[in-house]
Amino acid sequence: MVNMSFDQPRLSRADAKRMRLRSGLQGDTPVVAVGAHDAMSARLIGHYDFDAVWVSGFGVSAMAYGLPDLNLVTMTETLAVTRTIEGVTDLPVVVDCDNGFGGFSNVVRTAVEFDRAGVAAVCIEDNLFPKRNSLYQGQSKRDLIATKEQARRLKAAVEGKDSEAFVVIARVEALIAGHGVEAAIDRATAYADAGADAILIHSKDKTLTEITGFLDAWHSTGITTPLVAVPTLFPDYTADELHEKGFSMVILANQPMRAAVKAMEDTLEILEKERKPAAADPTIASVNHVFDLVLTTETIQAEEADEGA
Ligand code: SPV
Ligand code: MG
Repeated sequence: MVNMSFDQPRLSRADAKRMRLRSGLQGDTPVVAVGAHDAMSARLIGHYDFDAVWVSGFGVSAMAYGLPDLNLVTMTETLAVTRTIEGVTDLPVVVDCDNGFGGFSNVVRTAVEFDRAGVAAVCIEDNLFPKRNSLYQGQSKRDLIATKEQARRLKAAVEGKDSEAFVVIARVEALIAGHGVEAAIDRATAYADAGADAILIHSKDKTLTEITGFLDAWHSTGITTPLVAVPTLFPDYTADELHEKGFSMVILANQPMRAAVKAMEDTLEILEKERKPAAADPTIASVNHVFDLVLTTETIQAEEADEGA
């Protein structure tokens, strides 16, 4: 007799990925997410041993739209790129939704739309609209949304979730804005109280002094909400080292984008100089490799099998 058990409800594909992310955040090893800027970069990330895809706002702005990361790309434009990414990866997709693209209602709508789109998580930061990329050095003064207001927005986003499993990450920009560890702790505490599932604490302090100060103070609060790091500006720490310090998730946010830009520039330089395709061939992917990456043969075989049916 076939043993069919209906005790366990079957999770949707989206919720299964969300649960994977959630259990990863509680795990003994770090969740390592890598930044994608389009569907191909997301596909490639899936071919290596990583745990999640980060849809980078910087990456999407620069690579999909050719624009600076200054809140110029809209929610719908981010969602459009995200759908292409979600469609080609089995990894949980964590979307950088900047500041939720506007005010209170924009934050709520952002959470609702990305939840419906089936992604695992959104990350909402407390930079005032229009935000400036956190790594950009040419901005001396950075304004943040008032802590209470941001907490109110996050609470509403969490309450608006359709799926309980959908993950809302609150991003604290207090260290980036130069407000110090105490302000960062106040914000992180308020966002955790508002129901955020994880706290991303961003920093550009290469020495890790600020981060260490934050971690010490955070651990003494007794709050267990998982922490997320983006170590672009403290790049010598491995994901495991950051995990040991107290981070549950580490985002390698923009390396594939920068690799793509460098590879294209190098190739264009060669083509400009040599003016023939063969000059670039030794250093670029073959046409067949690209065919393979996007499952060209499998797709044609499926079409032909249907024809015969
Ligand atoms: C992104 O990848 O868009 C990020 C990370 O938000 S950072 O560029 O470091 O702000
Ligand atoms: Mg961003």
